[in-house]
Amino acid sequence: MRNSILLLLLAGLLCTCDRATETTAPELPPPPRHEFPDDKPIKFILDTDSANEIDDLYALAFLLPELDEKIDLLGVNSAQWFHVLSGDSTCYRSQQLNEEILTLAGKMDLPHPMGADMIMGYPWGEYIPRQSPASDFIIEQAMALPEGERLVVMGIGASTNIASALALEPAIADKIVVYVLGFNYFFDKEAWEKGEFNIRRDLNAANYLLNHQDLELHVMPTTVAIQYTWDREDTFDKLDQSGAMGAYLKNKWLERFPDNDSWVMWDVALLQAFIKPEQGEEIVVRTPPENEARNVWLYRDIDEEAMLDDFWTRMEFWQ
Ligand SMILES: [Ca+2]
Repeated sequence: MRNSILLLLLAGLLCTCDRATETTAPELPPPPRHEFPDDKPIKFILDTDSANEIDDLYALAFLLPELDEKIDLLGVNSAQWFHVLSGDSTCYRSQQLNEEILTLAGKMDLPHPMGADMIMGYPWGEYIPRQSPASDFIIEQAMALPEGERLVVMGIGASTNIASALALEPAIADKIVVYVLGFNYFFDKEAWEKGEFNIRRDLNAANYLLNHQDLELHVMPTTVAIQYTWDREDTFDKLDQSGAMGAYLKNKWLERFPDNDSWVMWDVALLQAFIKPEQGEEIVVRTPPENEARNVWLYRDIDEEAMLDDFWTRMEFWQ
């Protein structure tokens, strides 16, 4: 009897080993990575839900000065961030703030198309694109590129406009490189988690980007961006020396989060890591198991101290 049990246990162990061998995921090719030429600025579109939180506006204040020869800013799209507590017209509210900050910066001549006010598809799924001036703008700019060139679309809110543009005009997949701020990623478990604000705001759009085999996708998870947490007192001291833009940003913090002694500058972390690749470390990770199997780029770490120095150096522009 004892021998039979031993044999059964051994058989069970062997089966487990077999199963483990069978389920080992096959190797996948590395994700694409476009090499942008060093001698000219990268064409760039920012897609932002600026009326949600405050960090989008800080990202815009960093991006708008024409100090960086690396970026050729083509336009700023507004994005929705609708949820049960958000109130309505979230995209319109983002649009209003984009126009407010562009006016303050004297840059209303920069294209700033309005995005879609609803998610892609339906609340239960599907990928029906949500056409808007913002999705049209992404398509128009991508299709106007000479053969072999690409532009960057950075989404610092829900990915509705970006995914809709791809669904409306699949030919842009090899003309754009997409950067998004979203998802949680747990490095110890090598696990994604989609219960994050931007992803929840349009899960269909997020899945559409992950599933798109031809798309070069870079993800800054919030579990990494959280390192870029700013102290309020230090921030306000510096904003007081940053002219009308500084006063505007300080006021937004006070209006929205009067009781917060610190704030995470999620979106600014992604923007700065893109502008200075040496301040962000990217690794290759496999998409979540429920998505199409492929590899994408994911930030593992940022140099938040160097970023902060750069931010305040850039803000001298507004003095
Ligand atoms: Ca945002």
